[in-house]
Amino acid sequence: MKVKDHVKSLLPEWRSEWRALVKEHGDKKVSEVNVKAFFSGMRGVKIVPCDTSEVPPDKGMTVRGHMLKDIVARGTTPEELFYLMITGEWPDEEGVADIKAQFNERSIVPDYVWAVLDAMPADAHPMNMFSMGILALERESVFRKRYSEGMKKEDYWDATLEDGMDVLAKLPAIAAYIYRKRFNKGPRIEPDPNEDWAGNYVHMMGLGGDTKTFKDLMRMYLVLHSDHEGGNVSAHTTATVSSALSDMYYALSAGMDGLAGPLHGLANQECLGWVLSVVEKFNGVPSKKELEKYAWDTLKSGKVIPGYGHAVLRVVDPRYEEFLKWGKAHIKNDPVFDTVAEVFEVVPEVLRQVRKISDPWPNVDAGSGALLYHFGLKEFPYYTVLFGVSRALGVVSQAIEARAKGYPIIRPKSIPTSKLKQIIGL
Ligand code: CMX
Repeated sequence: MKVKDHVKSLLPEWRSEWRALVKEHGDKKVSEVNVKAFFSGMRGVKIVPCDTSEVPPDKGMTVRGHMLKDIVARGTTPEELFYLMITGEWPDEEGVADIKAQFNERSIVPDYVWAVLDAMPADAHPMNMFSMGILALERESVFRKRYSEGMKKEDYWDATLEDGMDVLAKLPAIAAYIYRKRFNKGPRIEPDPNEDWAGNYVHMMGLGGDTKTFKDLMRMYLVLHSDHEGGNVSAHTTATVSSALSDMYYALSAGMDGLAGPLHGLANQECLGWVLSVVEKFNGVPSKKELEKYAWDTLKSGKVIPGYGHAVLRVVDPRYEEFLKWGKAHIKNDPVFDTVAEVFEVVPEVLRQVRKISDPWPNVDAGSGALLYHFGLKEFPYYTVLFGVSRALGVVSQAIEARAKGYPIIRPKSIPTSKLKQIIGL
């Protein structure tokens, strides 16, 4: 079934379910906020619904109930995953063909977007360019146009889906051009209508070498980074901005600005930088003792070890496990990848000794960079853009579902510290 028809068929249940829950169970508690959570960025407080994916701390991400290892094992493509995230079901043949055709038909980027990117300084950060490219595209918003013409609330989902499909279709071209322009790789490469979403992205980047294997890696990469429930910075920001009925371009651009932070998506750039500094210092893969000391030196200098720790997870991130498995199967004798594998053997034990650290295990950012580096994608300030192209699949799906269900504006409450003191009797 085509994705739009599928969502349409789900609307009655989606719209009635949460309203019935509020009506019949509105005063039951879902979560409590203690003083620690209040001052810890709401850590652990369950405040918003998100059905596309879930991150149980002891398991890692599941998408609509499917374990990540099963999703990877069945060779899921980004197109299939997008359909699954929006509708909750795997697409049939017609569903896959629909997403592929729509991504193809909608992939042409208007010239003014290239002009905006061309006007940016030569040393602009690739994530700044990515966010700017998405924001420039806002002129195309179907939602904003229809809203100004008096669109009914029950049709918001349709305009959001249109904007979502439009922007996703164009992201590979925008992201690939940023790579070529920012790192002097030559002129823009036109999309190839015979390629899928991930394949086209690699094609337009114009990398040499074994692009067939790299396209396979990118299919997995774009699946693994796509979503991580609704509370992380990029997802929560996108959802909040979208809940104000700002269209998908505003919302996605804002979400990508959050992804650009070193405690979130920028960590994969930072992580490879850290691994390369290890390889450079020790002129190859260090011994375990040398690595242990290097990790302690990093911590003692007041820095974090990027790629390790997580706000929710308390086990090895299954996304990292998939990257490590893939690397072990495809990469031999590469000091950068071998160092990543060794860091996994040494660093968790070091972090475990720092009492304040809740999670000593690697997250998604600890392994992906070394694989990209191996395939000649060495410009690591670019890595968060790859993450962003993938994360867009999840946050766009979440926004479509929220508008389809008719969720209201997200507006939690803040209070001054003096008021908090009163509440707790000080
Ligand atoms: N290295 C050093 N210190 C770390 C650490 C790490 N890898 N992970 C956590 N800590 C520190 C925190 O900085 C914090 O210190 P302060 O109390 O002095 O501020 C303390 O341990 C407690 O933090 P926590 O409860 O374990 O973790 P948080 O939920 O606060 O933060 C995260 C989670 C990811 C920001 C943190 O683990 C971190 O900074 N990791 C390194 C950066 C990284 O890999 N980020 C990517 C996460 C995945 C993603 O979103 O893309």
